Amino acid sequence: VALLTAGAEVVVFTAAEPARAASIGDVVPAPVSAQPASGTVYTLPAEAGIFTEAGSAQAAEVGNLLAGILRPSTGYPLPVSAAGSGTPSGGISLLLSGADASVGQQGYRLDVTSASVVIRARTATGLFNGVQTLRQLLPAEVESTTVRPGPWTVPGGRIVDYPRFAYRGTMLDVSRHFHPLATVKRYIDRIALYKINYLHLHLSDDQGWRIVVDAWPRLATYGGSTQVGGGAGGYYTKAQYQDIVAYAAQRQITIVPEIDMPGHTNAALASYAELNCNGVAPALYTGTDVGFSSLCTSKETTYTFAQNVLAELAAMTPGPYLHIGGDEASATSASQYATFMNRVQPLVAATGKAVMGWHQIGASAVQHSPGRVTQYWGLTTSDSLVSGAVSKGAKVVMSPANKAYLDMKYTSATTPGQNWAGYIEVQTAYEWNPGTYLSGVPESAVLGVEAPLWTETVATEDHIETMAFPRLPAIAKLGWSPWSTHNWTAFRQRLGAQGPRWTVMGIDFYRSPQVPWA
Ligand code: TNX
Repeated sequence: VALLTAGAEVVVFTAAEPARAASIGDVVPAPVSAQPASGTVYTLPAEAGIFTEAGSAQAAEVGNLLAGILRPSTGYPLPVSAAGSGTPSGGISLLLSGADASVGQQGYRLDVTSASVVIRARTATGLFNGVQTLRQLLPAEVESTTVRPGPWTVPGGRIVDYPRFAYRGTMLDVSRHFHPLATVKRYIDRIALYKINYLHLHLSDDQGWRIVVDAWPRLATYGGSTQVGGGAGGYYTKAQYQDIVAYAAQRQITIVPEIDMPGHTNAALASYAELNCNGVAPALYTGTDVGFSSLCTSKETTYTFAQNVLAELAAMTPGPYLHIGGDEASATSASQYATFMNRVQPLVAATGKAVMGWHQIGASAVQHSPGRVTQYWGLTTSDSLVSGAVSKGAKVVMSPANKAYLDMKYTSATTPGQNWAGYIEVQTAYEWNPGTYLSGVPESAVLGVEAPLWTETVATEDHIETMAFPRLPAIAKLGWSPWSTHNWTAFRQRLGAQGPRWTVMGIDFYRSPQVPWA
């Protein structure tokens, strides 16, 4: 027997019954507003249809994704068709009209009565986000890939919901350990459920270069041929990268590709001798040190290289950002660093993209470039590189390492993981406010949050699952929900209710003792 509490309500169910939401507000991230209609329940009938805004191919695509989730577990046909005019009755409707203006570009309204489920939004993104809420309100077994008995109930009421921050991200380091296409796609499926809308791919580092660049083919074929520990490594072809971009876009997730420069470049330096100041290519590197490599900032070839790489990457990336790294460039002097960044940032702008970089790009000698985003990964709550960049107009993505780093161990007993930024149990990941965390950085300068998953120790998909769940949903909550909903006691309860869903989805999550798992 398990207990789910929602406000004053206490719902008891036995193990034989499917785990289900007790109330319409039982969603992660917590919605802006949820008004339960107590006693009202919608039960999906076998003959239900999914009706999407007439004339909108994007709304139909969201409807098809929803059907793709519901059909295997319910066994129902769930045809997707254009909604008629007039009041929706029966089935699930996804409409682009009638949403409150307050929901903005990413929000939605969800109405659940005993007769129907209606999601209204102003964009397909909003509809998609509403669908993620609906998934969580259905019993956990709805995520099953085989037919389950149901019943497929949704608690009644109304949600009006929209994000606090526009950017809610996670990063996957595919350089230290290469992670194949199928793993990246499954990660995308899982993060979408928590309304994560950016996936940052760390595509290059000392240990491996993971994306084909036609002008510099040895980057992938040689620079991608190993990884931490000496394994085979790997890389994405352009077609595979574009497949990831498209798969993510369908799930309303934007890819942010990172080429880390001028440090973290041993794989490139090993692939092309001419990128080294001494003209000698170093050996490939399979250890875990940082800060020892640098592109040769005084060679013209370096800038041809950067231009070629960034232009080829931009051509396959519809998203607004190219991330150029810029962290831990300890083998580059401060003046070489500024010279390099002041030449490379305009190369990004020339592709039509905005610069994103780790917060070291906020060095005062590095010029501001329009739309620049700096990603904070420090351990303190005051940082002059960040506040300096903000004073010039930069926006900030918050990834404080001692809160948001998914490669940190939960406790000393966690494997895999590191601990240089400390241990990060779920409550630690949850207890900080991205809008007020850094002095000199007002909430208006905070674009959002990102939880990076570095992979020196994270070698398998199981490792990814254990490190990201349940901390990533905590970070997603900070990025989406209004601060007024911040409450650890309520959150741990909501998080615990996600456990059965993760089990059905095959996610090998960390059963933190801080969370009352359902
Ligand atoms: C620091 S955070 C790094 C990475 C490592 C990570 C391991 C940052 C911008 N640089 O190179 O992978 O620590 O936790």
